Amino acid sequence: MVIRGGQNPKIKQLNQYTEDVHNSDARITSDYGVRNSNTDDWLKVVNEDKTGPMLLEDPFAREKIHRFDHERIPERVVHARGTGAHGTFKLFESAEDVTYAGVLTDTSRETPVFVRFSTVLGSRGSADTVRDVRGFATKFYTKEGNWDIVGNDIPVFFIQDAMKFPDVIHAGKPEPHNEVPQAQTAHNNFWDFQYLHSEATHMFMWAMSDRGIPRSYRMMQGFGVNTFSLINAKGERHFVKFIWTPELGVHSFVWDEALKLAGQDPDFHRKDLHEAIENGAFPKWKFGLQVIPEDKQDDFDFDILDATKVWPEELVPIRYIGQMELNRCVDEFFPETEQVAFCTSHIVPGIGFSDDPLLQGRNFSYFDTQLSRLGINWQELPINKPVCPVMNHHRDGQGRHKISKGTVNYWPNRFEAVAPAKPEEGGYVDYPAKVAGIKARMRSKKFQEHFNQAQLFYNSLSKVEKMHVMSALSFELDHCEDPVVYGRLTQRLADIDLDLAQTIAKQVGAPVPQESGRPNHGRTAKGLSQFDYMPETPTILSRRVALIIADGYDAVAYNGVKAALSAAGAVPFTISVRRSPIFAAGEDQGTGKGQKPDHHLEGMRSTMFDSIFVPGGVDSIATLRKNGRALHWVREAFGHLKAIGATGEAVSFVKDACALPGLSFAETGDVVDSYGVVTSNESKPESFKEAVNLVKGAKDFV
Ligand code: HDD
Repeated sequence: MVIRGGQNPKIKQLNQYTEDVHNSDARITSDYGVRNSNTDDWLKVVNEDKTGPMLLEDPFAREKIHRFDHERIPERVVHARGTGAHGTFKLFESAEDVTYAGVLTDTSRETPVFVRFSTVLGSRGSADTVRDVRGFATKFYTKEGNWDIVGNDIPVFFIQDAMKFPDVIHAGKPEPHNEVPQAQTAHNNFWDFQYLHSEATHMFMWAMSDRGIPRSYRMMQGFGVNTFSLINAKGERHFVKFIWTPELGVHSFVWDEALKLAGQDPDFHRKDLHEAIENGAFPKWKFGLQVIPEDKQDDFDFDILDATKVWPEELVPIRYIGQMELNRCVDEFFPETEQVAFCTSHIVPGIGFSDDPLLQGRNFSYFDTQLSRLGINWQELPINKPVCPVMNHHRDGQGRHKISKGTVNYWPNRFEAVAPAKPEEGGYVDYPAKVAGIKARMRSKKFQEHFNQAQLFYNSLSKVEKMHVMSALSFELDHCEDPVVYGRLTQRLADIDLDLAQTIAKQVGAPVPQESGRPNHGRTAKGLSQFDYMPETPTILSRRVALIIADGYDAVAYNGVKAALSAAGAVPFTISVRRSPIFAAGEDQGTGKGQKPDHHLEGMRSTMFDSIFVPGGVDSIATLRKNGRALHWVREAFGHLKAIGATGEAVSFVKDACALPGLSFAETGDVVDSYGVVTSNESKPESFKEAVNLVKGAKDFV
C-alpha cells in the first residue's frame, strides 16, 4: 500500500496544481485546449497509397515537437544530481531566549518542509553513490515566508571566500580538455587545487572519510555550514550554526560497495529514500542549534565566521530543539524536485546573516543562478511558492502567473495600496550591526590558520575510520597521473599527521616525507567521528535483508527469520536462482504454491542489501553450492562486513563461501557471533532472534 503522508498546508496548495493522470476521463487536447484525435501521424499529403510531404500547418504535430525540444532546462551548475521529498518540522522546545522567529519559538506549529538531497560534482544523470559531499537543502514554508537552510552533510567548506567558488568547482568538475572524469574528485585538477589552497585541507579530510560515501540520505547529518545569526525579542544577537542529526544514526558504505553500486544501481540513494517513504518508514532528523552570544564571538582560537572551521561541541554544545520528518514523495520529479530553488538569502524575521564571507557571496549567487535555470518568476512556481500571502509591486517578466488587479504598481501611491509592513505587523527588521573599516581584499588573521582542525578531525576518528581515510586518499591519488600533484599533496598530509603522510606516500609512489610539516597537536573532539552518532537504540528499521533460497529450502527457518525481520521493521527480500516459484523441502512441486522470490541472483547483487540470511535445506544448499553467483553473494557480503545469518546445512556453505583461513564458525549447533556471522546448525527460534539482533548491532553498519 502506498502511504501518502503529510497533508500539510503546502501539500494542499500543491494539490491545486496537481492533476491525476490515472483517475481522469479527460481526452488529449492541445495546450490551447482543442481535443486531439491523432497523436501519431503528422498531417501529410497522401496520394493513393503513397505518402507525400508533411504539412507545416499541422498545429498538433508542431506543438508536440516544440514542447519536446524545450523540455530541458539548464541543470544546476553544482548539485545537479539529487532527489527530494516533502515533510514537516516540529519544535519540541522553544528557542525564544535567542530568537523571535515563529518557526523556532511556536511549539504548537507544524511547518511544512521540502528537502532536496544531492551530490555536488556529478551531472544530472550521474550515479548516486560516488565519493562526494552531499547537499542537504531544506525549505521551510513558514507562516512568515520561506526559510531555506542550504546545507551539506559535512560541516565545513573547501574555501573561505565566495569569490573562490568558481575555481574550486571548476577544479572538481570534469577537466576542460576531455570532460573526464564524471562525478569524481579522483583527478589531477581537484587535488592540484586542494594543495594550492591549504584552507581546503580540513574539508578534504572530511570528504575522504566515510562521510563522503553515505549509506543513505536518511543516515547522514546535515549542516548549515555558514554562520547565521538569531535575534530575540529583546533585540539581542547570537551567532548560530544549524545541525540535522538523523534518528537512524550516521552510516556509510565501504568504498568497494559504493564503487560497485555506482554501476549496479546508479539510483540507489534516490530509490532508498523513495522506498522508505512509500513504505511508511519516514526518516527523521533532530534539529539542533549551536549558539554563541555576540559578546563571545572573539573568545575562540578560530574565527567563528570562517566556514572551514567547526565549532567543537565541547566549546559550543548542540542544543536540539526540533524534529523533521519526511513523509511524502513528490508526485512528479521535474515540477517539484528539479524546479525547487533554494537561496541562502531566504530568511525570516528573527533570523539574520553574519559577515561570514562565504555566506555573503552565496546570498548573491543562489538568486542569480535561479534566473538562468528558471527565469525571473521562479518564486511563483508551485514548489517555490510560500504558503503565506505574497504581495508587492514587482511586475511582469517571463512566465508571470499572477494577475494583480488595480491601477498602481508602485509605492507610495495615492491609494496607500499594498504598503510596507510595520515591525509589529511582522515586517522584517535588520539587526543594526555596527560596521566600520577600510575597503580591502583580505581576510582576518584567524582565517590564516588552516591545519589545527584538520588534525582535530583526523585525531578524533576511530581506527577503522582512519584506515578508510587512508585508503580513500590512496585511491584518489592513484588516479592522479601528475607526480607534481600527488607528490605535493602527500607533503601536505604531513601537515596533518606524519604517519598518514608516510603511508600514503608509499602507497602512491610519492617521495616519503620524513618530518611533519607541523607536529600533530594530539587533541580530539566529540561529534566528529561517525561513531558518536549511533542511534540511541540500535535499529534494523528499513534495512534491506536478502534471504537466499533454492528448491528444497528449510521453510521453518525461512519463515521464522522473515517474520522476525518484518516484525523488527526490516524489509526482507527473497532471492533465488529464478523468479518463478521456489518450493520448500517436502513441498509437492505439482500441487504446492511455492514461494515467488522478489528477485533472482543475477538480477541483484549483495551490495544492494544490508544483510543476508541463508536458511538450510539439503537440496537448496546443494543447488546454491554449485551456483557461482550465490557463492559470490555470500563472499562479497562478508567482505563488506555485513551481518550474515545461516542455519542448518547453510552453515558450512557460508563458511566455505567466506573461505578465510583462520576463521572458525561454530559447528556445534549453537549460535555464534564470529566476524558478524551468526549460524545455527538447527533452525531454532533463538537463532532467528539472534540474527535480527546482530543486524541491529549498529557496529555492523559502519
Ligand atoms: Fe552552493 C547549490 C550547498 C557554497 C553556489 N549549494 C547548492 C545546493 C546545496 C549547496 C545543498 C543544492 C541546492 C538544491 O538542492 O537545489 N553551497 C552549499 C554549501 C556551501 C555552498 C553548504 C558552503 C557553505 N554555493 C556555495 C558558494 C557558492 C554556491 C560559495 C557561490 C558563490 N550552490 C551555488 C549555486 C547553486 C548551489 C551555483 C547551484 C544550483 C543552485 O545554487 O540553486 O548557486
